[in-house]
Amino acid sequence: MADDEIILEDLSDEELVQQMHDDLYDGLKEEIEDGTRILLKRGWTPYDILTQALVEGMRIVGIDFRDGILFVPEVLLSANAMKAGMTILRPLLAETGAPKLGKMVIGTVKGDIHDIGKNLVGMMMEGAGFDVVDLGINNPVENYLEALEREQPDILGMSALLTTTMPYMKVVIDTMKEKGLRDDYVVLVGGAPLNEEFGKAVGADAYCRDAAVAVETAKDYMRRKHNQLAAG
Ligand code: B1M
Repeated sequence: MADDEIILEDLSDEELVQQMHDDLYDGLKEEIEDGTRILLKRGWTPYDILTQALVEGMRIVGIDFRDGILFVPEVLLSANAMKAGMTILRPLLAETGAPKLGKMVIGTVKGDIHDIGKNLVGMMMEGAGFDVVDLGINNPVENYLEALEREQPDILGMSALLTTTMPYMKVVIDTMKEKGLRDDYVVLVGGAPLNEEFGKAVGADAYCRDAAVAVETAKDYMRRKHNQLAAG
C-alpha cells in the first residue's frame, strides 16, 4: 500500500464526504461505492448521501465542465461513478413500504442523453410509493405516446438538460393536445436549464426544480385527483 493512500474508513464524516466529491471528480467508481457503503454503515440516510455526497459532487464537476477544465470523457467517468453510488442507494430508497400512490412514466427528451437527474427523480418517486416506468434517454414523441397508451400512468415526467433539447417538451405536449390526450395526464417537467416560466410556456402542469419537489408535486396532484373522484 502506498504511504499516501487514503483509508476511507478512517476519515470523519465531513472528510469522507469531501473525499467523495474528489473521487467523483476523478471518476473513481469503486471509491464512490465504498464511500456510499461506509456512510450507510454510519447511519446516514440514503437521501442525505445522495444529496450531500453525490449530487453536490456532480455540481462541482458541472462547474469545471462548463469552464473547460473537464471534458466529456472525464465527465462520463464521473457520471459512471455517480451511477454506481446511486445503484447501491436505489433499493434502499424504494424500500420505504409507502402505500402505492400512482404511476409515472418518465424519460429524457429526444436529442438528450443526460439521465442522472431523471434516474434520481425515478428513484425518489419509487421511494415515495409511485410505480415508475423509465423510458430512458433520447425519446421522440412517439415513445412517450406509446408508453402513455401502454402504461396508463397518472403522470408523465420529462427531463432535459440542454437548452437545445428543452423545447422538445413542447412538441410532446402539443402532440398530446392534438390527440386529445393532454388532460388525461399530469405533465411534470424538470432539468437544470428549465424554470417555472418555461414550464408554463410549454403547457406543463408544473416545473420541478429537483427530485424532492417532483415527489411533493406528484403527491399533491394525486391528492387532488382522489379528492375530485371522491367529490364526483
Ligand atoms: Co452535459 N451538459 N453535455 N454531459 N452535463 C450539461 C447539462 C451542461 C450544463 C454543462 C456545462 O456546460 N456547464 C451543458 C449544457 C449547456 C446548455 O445547454 N446550456 C452540457 C453540454 C454542453 C453537454 C454536451 C453538448 C457536451 C459536448 O458534447 N460537447 C453533451 C450533450 C450530449 C447530449 O445529451 N446530446 C453532454 C454530455 C454529457 C455527458 C455524457 C458527458 C454527461 C451525461 C452522463 C449521463 O447523464 N449519463 C454530462 C453531464 C454529467 C453533465 C453535467 C456535468 C451534470 C448533469 C447531472 O447529471 N447533474 C451538466 C452540468 C450541470 O447540470 N450543471 C452538463 C446531476 C443531476 C442530479 O442534476 O440532471 O440537473 P440534474 O437533475 C436534477 C434536477 O434538474 C431535476 O431533478 C434532478 C435531481 O434533483 N430534474 C428533474 C431533472 N430531470 C427532471 C425531470 C423531472 C423532474 C425534475 O420530471 C418530472
